[in-house]
Amino acid sequence: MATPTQLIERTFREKIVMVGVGMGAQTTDDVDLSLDELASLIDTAGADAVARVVQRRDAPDPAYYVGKGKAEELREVSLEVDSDTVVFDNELTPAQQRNLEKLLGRTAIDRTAVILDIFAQNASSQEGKAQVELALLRYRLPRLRGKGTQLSQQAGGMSAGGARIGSRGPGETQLEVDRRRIQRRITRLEGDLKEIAKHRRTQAKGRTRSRFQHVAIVGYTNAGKSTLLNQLTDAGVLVEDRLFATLDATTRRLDLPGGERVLCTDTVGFIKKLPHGLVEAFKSTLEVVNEADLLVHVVDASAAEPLEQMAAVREVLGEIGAERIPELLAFNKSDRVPAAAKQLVARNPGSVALSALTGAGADDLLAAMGDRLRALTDVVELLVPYDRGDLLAAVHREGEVLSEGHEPDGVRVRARLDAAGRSHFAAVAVAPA
Ligand SMILES: Nc1nc2c(ncn2[C@@H]2O[C@H](COP(=O)(O)OP(=O)(O)OP(=O)(O)O)[C@@H](O)[C@H]2O)c(=O)[nH]1
Ligand SMILES: [Mg+2]
Repeated sequence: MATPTQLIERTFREKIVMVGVGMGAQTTDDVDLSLDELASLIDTAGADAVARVVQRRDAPDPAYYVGKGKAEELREVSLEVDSDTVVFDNELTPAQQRNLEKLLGRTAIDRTAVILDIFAQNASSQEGKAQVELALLRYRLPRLRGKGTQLSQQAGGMSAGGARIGSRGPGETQLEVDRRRIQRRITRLEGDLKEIAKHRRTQAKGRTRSRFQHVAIVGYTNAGKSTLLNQLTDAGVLVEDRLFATLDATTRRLDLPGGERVLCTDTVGFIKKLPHGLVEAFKSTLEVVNEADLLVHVVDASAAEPLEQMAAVREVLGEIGAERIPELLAFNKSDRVPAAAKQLVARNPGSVALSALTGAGADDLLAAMGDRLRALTDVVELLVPYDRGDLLAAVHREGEVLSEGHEPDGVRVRARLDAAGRSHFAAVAVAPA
């Protein structure tokens, strides 16, 4: 039984004032939409955005990010709405954060800290926890205060889970440690993650040998990636109307209408201004995206700005070097916005519309996946000598054998092979008879 105090603690939600700055070509609408998203990030983290303060600037102020006058207004607003924390939509330098906290007399954090907080709350696997902790420590190291023993956001205040937004970690790890201990912990985590990645690569090699083509489901957070994997397979991945519900990759086998069997992976979602450190820390989870033959890019057609979300996803794909992988666009949630989904498909040749929730359009997606994957491979004809059973077995592993005929000099095989497979078997390739 929870005591009344515990209940109060659990239902207490921090009140947050958000700060948005419009720079360059950004319109007021852009700033507002970005703040809407920040509000849902704050909500997901377990707090409430109760006010927003906006400013236009050519460049961030080196001391306070916003101008000093605006910072003073921010203090007034915070007092008025009784908020102990302000969240900037843009990344603050450690110095700006320090100056702001001094001037405001309250905690100042940024969007990155909120995203890290959500990741910290959602991490469940050993690898996920290690990746989040690594990202958190790298973020916090330059923000250590005082004599290097106190972290900036440790002071006072309680919220659900007993910690302030932006100050939670994924495990039992004591963060009240000095720089050197944090640095040692970072080195240790990097080593652990390398080990996990190595292990995964060995497994992936086994999969390559199994000749299944690999499809990775990518997209903006909350676009419906996990819902899609569940719809197509019986994966049973957690689906939530919450940002960054999925942090770990889940892979399932999937049979396409053409009879091909592929592997399909659901993975972590992306977002605008995704902290680079987080992408870096999640490198090993994202490796599976990098090694896919095809990306199914799920886009929430009912979002306020689906095109901007697409661009943000492609930007992260570029960051991890996956922009070269063929992409199949899937405009999701068509049950909510049938007309908009149709229009998006019309404007993006080769894309499909679907509802991962109801399953409408899922067949179109599967057919398109099959078409795309087949287009990535070419049909070749091989004549494999009878004493090369090993080669014949390899063709079966690496490609899709369409026909086999016995001839005096060997087995004539017609097979679909990708570029790597075609070069492996170049020695036994023949011109079609
Ligand atoms: N109406 C409707 N809702 C959907 C559809 N697909 C997903 N949703 C809802 O959208 C929300 C997010 O779905 P998820 O599958 O968890 O999204 P995700 O892309 O895996 O999200 P993260 O893992 O958090 O990045 C859930 O509330 C789903 O029920 C759809 O086709 N139609
Ligand atoms: Mg998910």
